[in-house]
Formats: sequence, C-alpha cells, structure tokens
Amino acid sequence: MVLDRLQQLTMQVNASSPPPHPFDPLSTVEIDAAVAIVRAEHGQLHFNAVSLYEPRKAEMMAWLADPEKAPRPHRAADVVAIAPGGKVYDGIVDLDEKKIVQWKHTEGVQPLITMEDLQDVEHIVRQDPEVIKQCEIIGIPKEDMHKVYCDPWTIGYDERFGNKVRLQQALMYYRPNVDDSQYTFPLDFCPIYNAETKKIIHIDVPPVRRPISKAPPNNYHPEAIEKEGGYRTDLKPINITQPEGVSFKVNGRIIEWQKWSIHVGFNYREGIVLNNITFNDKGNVRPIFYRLSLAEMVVPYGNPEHPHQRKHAFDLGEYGGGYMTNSLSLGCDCKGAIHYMDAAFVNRAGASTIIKNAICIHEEDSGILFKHTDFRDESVIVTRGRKLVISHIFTAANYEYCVYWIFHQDGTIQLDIKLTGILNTYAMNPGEDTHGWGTEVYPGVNAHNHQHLFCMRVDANIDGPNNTVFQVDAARGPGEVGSVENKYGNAFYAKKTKYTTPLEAMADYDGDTSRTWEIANTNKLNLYSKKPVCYKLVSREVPRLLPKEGGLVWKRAGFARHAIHVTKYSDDQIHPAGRHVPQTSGEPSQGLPAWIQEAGPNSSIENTDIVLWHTFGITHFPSPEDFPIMPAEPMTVLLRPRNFFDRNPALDVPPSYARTPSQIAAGSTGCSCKPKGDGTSVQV
Ligand code: ABN
Ligand code: CU
Repeated sequence: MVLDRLQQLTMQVNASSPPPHPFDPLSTVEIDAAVAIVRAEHGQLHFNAVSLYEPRKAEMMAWLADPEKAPRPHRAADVVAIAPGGKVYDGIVDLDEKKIVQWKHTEGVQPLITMEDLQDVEHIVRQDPEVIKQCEIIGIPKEDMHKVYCDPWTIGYDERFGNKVRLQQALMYYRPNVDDSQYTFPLDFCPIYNAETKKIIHIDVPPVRRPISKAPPNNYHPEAIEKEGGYRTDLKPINITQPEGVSFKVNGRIIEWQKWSIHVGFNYREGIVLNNITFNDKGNVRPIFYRLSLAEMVVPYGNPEHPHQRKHAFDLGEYGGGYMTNSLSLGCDCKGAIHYMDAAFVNRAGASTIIKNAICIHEEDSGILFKHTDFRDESVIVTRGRKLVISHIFTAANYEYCVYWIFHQDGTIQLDIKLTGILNTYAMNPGEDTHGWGTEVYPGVNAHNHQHLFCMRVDANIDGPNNTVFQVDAARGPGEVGSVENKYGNAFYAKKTKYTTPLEAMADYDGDTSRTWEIANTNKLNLYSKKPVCYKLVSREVPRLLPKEGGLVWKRAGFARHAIHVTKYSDDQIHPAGRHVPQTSGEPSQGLPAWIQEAGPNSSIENTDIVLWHTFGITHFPSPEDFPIMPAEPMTVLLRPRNFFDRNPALDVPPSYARTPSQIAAGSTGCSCKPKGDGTSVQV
C-alpha cells in the first residue's frame, strides 16, 4: 500500500515540469513523497518539519556557474519527526534517489512547537481542576471557565523540569465577552503543560494574589470603536494603480527587476529566504549575496520575579516564522499589483498543507531617488525611485512581525521589520509598584519591559565568495589643535579595522562613531577610489542584550551577545541559536558560540567564504499608546553598495523632470520626461 502511494507520488514528482529550481522550497508533492518514504521505513511518526534540505554550496555554485554541464543538485528533504514516547529523529531524504540518506535519533532535544501542538492546551487548561481552583481564587467562577484563555508558550527553559519532556507554559487570560481582548485581563498564575501526557503538571502561583481586573474592556474592533464615537471621517481614498502592470518578471521563483535577480525561497522557520542575489552592472551580472534571511530572534522580558524569567521567546527557533505566517490579503496587507507566492508545509499527521498568499511581491513608489537644482538658473533634474518589496507577516501569539525585504534601484537592499500586534501583559493590583520592570498601560495591566532582537544571516558573495569584513568607525585625525598635521583640529576619517578571526569579529555597535561594517572583496578595487568593492551594513537600532552575562537568556541566545559575529561558511550553520531551540539550557550555548569554538576563535575569516550574523532590534518600554493594539514600529537595516559601482548606478532611471541650463537659456519651458516602455524617456 505504502509503496503504491510512493510510486504515485514519485510519478507526480517526475511529472512536474520543468524541474524545480534547486533553491525552490519543497512542493506539496515533494513533501508527501518525503513523508511516504519515511513512513515506509519508520512507520507512524508525528512530523514536526519537512523542508528543503538546501543544496550544498559548493555543488550549487558549480551548477549556478554552468547549469548545462554541472550536475544538478538533488532535491532533498530535511525531516524532523517525533515518535510515540517523544523520541526525536532528524533525517534527510533524497527525493531523486527516493531514499533516506540520513536518519538519527537525537537525544535531549525538543523540536519547535507548532500551532497544532499549541492548540490542544487551552482546552485542557479549562478543564483542569487545579486551574479551575486558581481561577476561583482570583474571582472567576467555575461556570465561566469558557471565558478563560491561554497563550501556550514553550517553557523556554526551567531547571526544575529540564528538557526530557516536551513542556509548555500557559500564559493565562480572561475575556468577559467573547469579542473582548484577553490581553486586558491577564491572570496571575501560570500552568505548565506536558505535551506528551496532555496534562497540567504544575502551576506557578505568585505569593501575592491579583484578583481579576474589574476594569471595562479595552478593545480595538470596529464595534468597540463605533461605540466610542466611531471612526474618523476625513480620509479620502488613495488608489495605487499600475495600468500597464508590474515592472518585474517572474520565472518560477526567480524575480528579475531593475537589474536585480533574486530567487525567493521560504521555509517553516526563517520565512523568506533570498538566494543568489545578483545585479546586472552594464551587462556584467555581479553576484552580491548567496543567501539572506532572518535566521533567529529572541524577545527577553525584563521582570526578574519568578516565573517571568521564562518569558524569552525565540519566535523563529521555537515556533517557526514560516509556520506562523499569515495568508495575506490584497488591499489590506499589500496594495497595488501583487504577485503572491504560497508556502507549503507538513502537518503533524504528515500531510502537506498550504498557506495561500504567504509572500507578497510588489513595487512601490519610493519617493525621490535623486534631485538637484542649480541655484543660478533653476536648471534641475528630479528622478523618482521605486522599490521592489518582498514581504511576509507572521503572528507570534500576541505580536505581529511584518518582514519586508526591499530592493532599490541604486543597488541598496533594505530589511524593514515592523512590529505591531498586542503587548504581552501580566496582572497587577491597583496601586501595585511595578518596580520599574513594566508599565501600567491600562488599569490592572502590567506590560513588562522587553527587547525584540533579530538575527539577520548574511551569506555574502560580493563579486565572488572570498570576502573580508571590516569595522568602520568615524574617527578624529591624530594631532592636537595647533599641531602641524591637524592645526585646526578638524581632521576626521573612516577608521577601518579588519576582522581576521571570529574572536575579533565579535563586535558591538557604537553610535558615537557611526559604526558600520563593510563586507568587502579585497581582490577587486574600485576603478576610481581604488578601495575594495563592498557592501556596507548600516544599522542603527542595535541595543545591547540586556540580560546579564552568565544568565539564562545570555546562555541560550548566544547570537545576541554581540551585534556582529563572522564565521567561515559551513553548510549546516543556519540557525544561530541551534537547530532545536525549545528547552535548551544554554549549557553549553548552541549555535554561534559553539560553531566559533569548534572552528577555533582564532581561525582565519579573511578573504574566504564568510557569513556575517547581525543582531539588531529594539528595547521596548511599553506605554499606554501601545495598547490595546500597537501602532506599527519600524526598524531598518541597510546593505549599501560602497566602492562597488563606478558611479551612481541609477543614472539611467528616467527622470520625472529635467531642464538643462541651455534649455533654460533657449527659453524652453523644460522637459518633463515620461519613460517609454524600453526604459528610455521622451520629452513631453
Ligand atoms: N511569542 C511567543 C509565542 C509565539 C507563538 C505562539 C505562542 C507563543
Ligand atoms: Cu515589544
């Protein structure tokens, strides 16, 4: 039976033509085939993840360089499965050979928690006699248990329970009415749920109780806003139209836009993955990045009272940014002419599932690209830019993270993350002292201080794989005021520090020196500046990890100890907090710190294939304006070409308006330039 099914699926895989690009995420047919192959050998398992096992880089580079002659990398699935009793298996299935090429029982780990795993908990919590007792103590009668809700989180790490059993902590809330936001009514206790026995095994109860708040609900839904006086009425429509369609081409999952070529991938964990990013520089297709992704994040909360130390979500490694991704809707999440891509995953039972419209690809006007007016005669050029936006949005229980990868015509790549959704809240008594660990954002609602720290993985390929990272600081020139070399004291320059080892490259941000980092190809100099071609990382929202050295978060989130880490490329180093993150103790720290130890902190990262890891984000001290739902807060990281092009690479973008001095002298009213379809412009 199983083999018949496998044969059918194999035929479907083979029938799909053309073959998938080696970077393409697994299709539903490929996921089903991988599951069938695993099932045929290992029987009934729960599937935690079946995702593209990415081609090995050396093989892939060879194929990209010569797809006709080089062997095409095999399609393969990276599988995480859980057997009855909780044994975790990590495997690789070669889909071309139709066989399992690696299968191992991994001890002492807990794979990420899926939304399916989480959904059981609320139901069980409502029926648990001890939870009912705790609800009664704080003023919720047992007939109202249907009004009790919980956000189940992984337990993070709790030394009382370790990591042998798969555990979740239930953050408890109440809704007086079904449409009320539960985050206005947090409960003061926290049950612990065993995902194998499906039982509550413990409840953390605070020494001082906090009865349920009697404040009126604080809602954001339309009916509530209407009741409070209604919506503002002075907004006129803004329509975005692209009457001739979009200016990008889609070939499978490769997007060609304005000299850029980008392969758009997606996985359950990182969400969007961009591969083989190149720029056509006057006919020369130049590699820039082999792979870009948001690889991990951590949200540590700052209240030291037990059990709040457990609140530090690794939303990608513990839950999966891809798994939590929203199905986007036209006119709401994205406006304009949109190209959508779906995302395919496995569910716990081993069936493939689809999130429709998981990725949105569209263009936006981006304001002025460049402009200059000559004050003498008002001769002018003004050129408007546009950008290509590749985005997805994921909901991590209370928070929404909107991730935008933005490509500009001048060669800049921008990662914007917008944070919205709802604050994580905890109960407080009237007049209670928050001790500075949180803010009363509404009566009875204590929103704890926290950070949102993201780790961007930059697998650079700046005119080839051999790259070097430099720290660049604005520095004053030597010599005191009055000295020969710096008589007036005004000298300053860009001080460059080469990172030669991973140890040197563990670096922090310094706003005082406008610190940036250059990923350079020192083998290639710019024609004019004679400086190495590079892409510069410009990132200004880079708080320090506030949890202290040696503490739980510091140990578990090793990637967040520094703004920058640089490692020599290795195929399996994708997840900077480790492959399986839930319930890690951080002893020893997984991911980046472990890889650096393994490779040798003093090994060379100079002029070789390197990966730069950048941790950035915000420190969030909540305030009432963030409640009951937060206006989106943006963060930006830029990757900018520096000494990469010989001149402004966007000079050939047709201007919106241009008038030269001679045109003015000749009495011409000017030239308003309208782009023609072939990229040139005509005077109108
Ligand atoms: N922010 C932690 C989280 C994410 C998803 C689901 C539950 C909890
Ligand atoms: Cu926040």
